[in-house]
Amino acid sequence: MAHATGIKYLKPGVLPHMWCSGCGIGGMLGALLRACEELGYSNSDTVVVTGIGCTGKLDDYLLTNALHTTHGRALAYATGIKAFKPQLKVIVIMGDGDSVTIGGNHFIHAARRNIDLTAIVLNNLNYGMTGGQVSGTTPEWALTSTTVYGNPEREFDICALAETAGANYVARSTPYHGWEMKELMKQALQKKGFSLVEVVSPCPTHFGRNNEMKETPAMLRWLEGRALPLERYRGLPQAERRNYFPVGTLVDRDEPDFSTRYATIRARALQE
Ligand SMILES: Cc1ncc(C[n+]2csc(CCOP(=O)(O)OP(=O)(O)O)c2C)c(N)n1
Repeated sequence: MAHATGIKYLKPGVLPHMWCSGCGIGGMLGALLRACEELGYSNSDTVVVTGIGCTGKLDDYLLTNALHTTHGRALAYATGIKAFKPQLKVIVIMGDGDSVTIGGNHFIHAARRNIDLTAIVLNNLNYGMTGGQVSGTTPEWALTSTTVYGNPEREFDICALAETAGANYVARSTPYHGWEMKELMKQALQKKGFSLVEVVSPCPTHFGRNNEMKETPAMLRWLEGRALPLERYRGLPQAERRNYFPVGTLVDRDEPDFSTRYATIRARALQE
């Protein structure tokens, strides 16, 4: 079988794309589209929902059904789509600002409801599009354009948040792990219920410049050094864990999703 390229989902003539050199969004898009092709998805039964930001621009490139929504609200729109047409495959693509900073409440409740959709979060550790401001996932040790002397806040662990709120599938990857990223996306897309793939990919233009990884090789080396398979991460003493993060599948369970629960209640109500 020929290798999947995912090109059939791209609008003709859209390349080269708008993202900066060294940015992981293009690689994430490539992994996602290859995953969709390997799973045999068609443009007409797939909806890609985005918010606002560099990551939110992604739907501009796609021939699939697409909805470009407001900042932080992509999951709310996606919930509406899924509730109205549960047969559609809904993929929500967000930045860390979109998903867990301005959009944190929607994220918690989409995971809690276990809405059957796949959320892909490109965590570039800052607000990329607006100039590298601090976001809810900026690490405590990092500098940004609005925290030039240091970050007084602690960061969210997006995967831990999704797990605690009730997601059925949670995984983390990085641009250093391109092939594995595609495989994790395939698992997420096939999972019924709320699934999440977080892609940790520091913004080269802002975060990288402020934190000594402006060039792509430096960023990849940083990711290589910090991303650990879950078992190795769990084997670390607690005090050391803060210097690393686990990658791969972190949660995989099969709690009933919102649409299934809703259909059961509706059937019961119709009988009365
Ligand atoms: C309600 C609202 N608040 C603020 C903005 C301004 N704004 C546009 S993009 C953005 C940051 C996006 O950051 P993130 O979601 O992390 O995506 P990235 O650009 O880093 O991919 C902000 C604050 C907006 N468009 N709408």
